[in-house]
Amino acid sequence: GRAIFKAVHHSTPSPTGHRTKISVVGTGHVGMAIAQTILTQDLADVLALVNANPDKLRGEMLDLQHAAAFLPRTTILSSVDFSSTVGSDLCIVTAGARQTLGESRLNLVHRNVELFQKIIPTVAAKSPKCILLIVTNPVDVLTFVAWKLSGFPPNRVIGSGTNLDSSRFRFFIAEHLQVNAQDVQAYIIGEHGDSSVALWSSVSIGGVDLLSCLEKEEINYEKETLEKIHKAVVDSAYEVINLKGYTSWAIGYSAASLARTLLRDQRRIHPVSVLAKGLHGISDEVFLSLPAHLGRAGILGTANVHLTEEEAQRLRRSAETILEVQSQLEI
Ligand code: 6V0
Repeated sequence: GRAIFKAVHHSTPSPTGHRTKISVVGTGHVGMAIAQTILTQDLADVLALVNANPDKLRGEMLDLQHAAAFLPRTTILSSVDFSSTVGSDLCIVTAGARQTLGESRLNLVHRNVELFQKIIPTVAAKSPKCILLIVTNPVDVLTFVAWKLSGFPPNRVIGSGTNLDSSRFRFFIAEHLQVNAQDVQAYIIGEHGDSSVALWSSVSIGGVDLLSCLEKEEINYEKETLEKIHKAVVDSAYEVINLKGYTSWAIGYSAASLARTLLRDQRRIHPVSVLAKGLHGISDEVFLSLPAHLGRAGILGTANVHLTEEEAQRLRRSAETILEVQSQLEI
């Protein structure tokens, strides 16, 4: 067609510099919530979507493309066969079965391991330098599986883990104290699931240590109150699934916040699922969540967080819960 603009130079230089590319594998409720958060937060120059169902995939791609006039400029691609994902910086995997009413995350393992055996080697081959961010449940076991199947070094295989649980935890504490959740420093670690561990000993609000503050003010608190808050975190997903059938928005923001930290080298601390061998008395190859220092190279280190003996014990029990499921797998 005829040029709209009169060229300033005879040869327009092609854009230089790296274009950030993110792939989202699985375009169900979770994959699409992640994709749309990535778009609105301007985190990628290229966004590639993959799904097994070609009509659903093309429909989702078109629907997002049609928002172009309201969004930063992002090229949105899709493919059933992973060809659109070539050279991604970050591959986020959400494909797979999800929990049905009352079903635990660990129960999903066989269906989703079988799926990972099909997709992870392809994802890794198309983007051999990418960071893999696993979201599919049970996320800790599947991050281990993805690590094995990809052959990637452990710093480039991350599970979204308790990044979401910790946000729920901070929300509950913030509601209790009527403060902004962003000012609540609090971590849930261990399994993203029923055996997770709340790190009460390191909860602080605006730099004020919560437990010692309660003690100093001689405010009586029952251990049960704290346990109720942790239980509310654990029950959160079940409650949302019970009410709306699935969870999506919070995991969308959780994964997008990880994408930003990783790709923009923000060096923030997020509780995510990492290879925990050698940490806190864990001697097996198991992935579970610990506060980790994240940047463009993936996992830069794990924070040397202090655990009370009880917290450390609970963490090791959580590791055993994951290992029990892991040991049934043949990969
Ligand atoms: P969903 O809406 O059923 O979507 C799953 C998608 O995976 C579907 O669109 C399928 O077509 C697709 N899929 C299946 N096989 C393939 C394949 N071979 N290639 C590509 N795509 C495929 O499920 P939903 O999106 O609700 O959940 C996805 C996963 O995320 C589940 O395992 C959830 O349990 C898990 N979640 C993990 C969270 C976390 O914090 N880690 C949070 C929420 C959900």
